[in-house]
Amino acid sequence: MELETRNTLYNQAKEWVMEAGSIIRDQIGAPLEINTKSNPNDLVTTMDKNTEYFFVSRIKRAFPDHLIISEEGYGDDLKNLKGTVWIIDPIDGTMNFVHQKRNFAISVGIYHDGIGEIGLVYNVMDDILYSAKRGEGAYKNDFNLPMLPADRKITESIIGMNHYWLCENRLVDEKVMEHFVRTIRGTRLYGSAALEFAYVAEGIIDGYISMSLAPWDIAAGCVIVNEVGGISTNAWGEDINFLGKNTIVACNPAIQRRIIDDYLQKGRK
Ligand code: 2AM
Ligand code: CA
Repeated sequence: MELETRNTLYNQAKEWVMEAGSIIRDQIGAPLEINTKSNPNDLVTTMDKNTEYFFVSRIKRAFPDHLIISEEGYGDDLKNLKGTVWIIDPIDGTMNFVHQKRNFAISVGIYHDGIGEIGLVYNVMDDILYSAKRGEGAYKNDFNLPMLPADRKITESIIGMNHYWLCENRLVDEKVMEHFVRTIRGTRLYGSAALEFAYVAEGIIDGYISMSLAPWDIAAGCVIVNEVGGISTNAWGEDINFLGKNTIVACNPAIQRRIIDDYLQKGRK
């Protein structure tokens, strides 16, 4: 993607993200219609749907040849990543949105022919935008995030991880995971994958592991993590498939091989 095209797209995407965030903040106290999707804990609200529609309608009007992968059904059904593809989660951390009215994000990734060009993760209630353009570094608002520390040790690492490794088909042996959490310094669980990727990029956690994430949870985060020298793969160290669900390890390269080789692969069922 040409530099000028990327800059134009970035500015437009950022403007829409900020506008959508402002609408969510204005309505945060309003009564919500909450429904469930795949299971009783898989929540969706009118705000998720309206926010997604906000993006999709604008993208389709401004960039009719662009394609969209998004959570709530207004996007396209894609078989490949050719062309310019917006990968959008209107609210990442819907459970936090419903229960806490904070700790959720708007996540917008823009990919061109499968390559992540732009990532925007907006912590709506804190008004903090994590952003990146490929090859131009990552930012927390206007602050240029430094490269991740090359000397991070696994025993001194904080890892973001949720309990899905217990639920999602138990892909990794429990004993190995127990050994893992005893080895590292501590765990954290924020409940929004997009924010957890942003926190990896910020260096306030050293890695993030999840056993099941959708493309819209991670597309923006992968671009941002990449710009500070972080690595995002599936739990087995393979490339992420942005057309389906993935296991995820996004982390500081200093600990990436150890997490995968010594724990996830070793405990793989
Ligand atoms: P969501 O809020 O957009 O649904 C919670 O730990 C994180 O995982 C959130 O980013 C959440 O996204 C996502 N998530 C929750 N359940 C999921 C599932 N069954 N598959 C994929 N991602 C899920
Ligand atoms: Ca969502």
